[in-house]
Amino acid sequence: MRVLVTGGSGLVGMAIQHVVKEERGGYEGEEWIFLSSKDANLMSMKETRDVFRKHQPTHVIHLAAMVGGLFKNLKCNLDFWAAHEVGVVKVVSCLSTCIFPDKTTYPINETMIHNGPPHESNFGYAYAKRMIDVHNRAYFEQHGHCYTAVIPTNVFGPHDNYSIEDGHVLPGLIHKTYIAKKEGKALVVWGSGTPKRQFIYSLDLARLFLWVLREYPEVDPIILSVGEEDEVSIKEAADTVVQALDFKGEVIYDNSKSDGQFKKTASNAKLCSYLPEFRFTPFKQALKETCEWFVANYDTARK
Ligand code: GFB
Repeated sequence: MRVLVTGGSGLVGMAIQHVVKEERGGYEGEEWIFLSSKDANLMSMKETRDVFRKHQPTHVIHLAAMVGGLFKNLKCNLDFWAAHEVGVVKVVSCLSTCIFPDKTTYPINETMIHNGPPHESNFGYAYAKRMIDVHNRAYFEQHGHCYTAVIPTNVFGPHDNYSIEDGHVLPGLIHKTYIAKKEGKALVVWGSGTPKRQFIYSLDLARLFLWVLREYPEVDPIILSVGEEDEVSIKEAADTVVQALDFKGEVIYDNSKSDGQFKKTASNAKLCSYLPEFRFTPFKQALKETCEWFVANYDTARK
């Protein structure tokens, strides 16, 4: 089994590298190749073919994508349209809970992806990601391939993109809190703080990714999320960052900024039916580890 990981140097890719290293290079008979954008431009058919021919993977974890938070998505919806094919035994791609219909019943489950238009803030990203599910089904029907996808909720952890403008909420808040503390200023949280999110630690996600690659048998996607009871508001998330970084200053909510989707509560019932024993790292602990990583790696972190 030769596993090629696209987007191998990103948030999830680095977490998978970490877990594979913990396993001393993966299970016996596995070879792992982590690609970054420096190795090939996957938007070029030629470079994609060349890199696949060079490594001849039997399995692919497809993580490469243009990714950003709510505010980057609002800025560049058109740029997210991309989908491409690969000729290998198994592909695991990465979707996201923000691709589900905006108007829906809760909790969201795996059967609802195509039930209606996504939230308008990220329609470009959402339709491109939905097409991966269409691709997977078509590849199974026409060629019998087991190409599948996972659907994580909001991911965070070491090696994230900590850009304040374009990043996701947790890395953004961690960076902003770090600066507010250093400069003795207030922390400005965007929006009302009331929206809710289910956050998943990148190392938990990496462990689940390896299980999907090795054992999950379906073409239909699977939601990788903490339970509905572990959903937190943006305010609770901001408070946890403030606590983790021991920030004592003022916290202000800027209501002129968008709240995005109010919630996208996802069901992890399918995951629990496959892996009833799996335990997620508690949110506080995972966020504490992430903040410590950011402080220790401030100079080199992506931001
Ligand atoms: O992670 P995020 O940017 O994206 O979170 P989504 C946005 C929520 O956090 C909104 C609030 O309610 C914002 O008002 N927020 C507060 C902040 N302070 C900040 C801040 O400093 N930075 C940011 N970014 N938000 C994502 C998609 O949507 O869903 C992703 O954009 C991904 O691509 C993910 O698919 C699952 O959670 O709204």
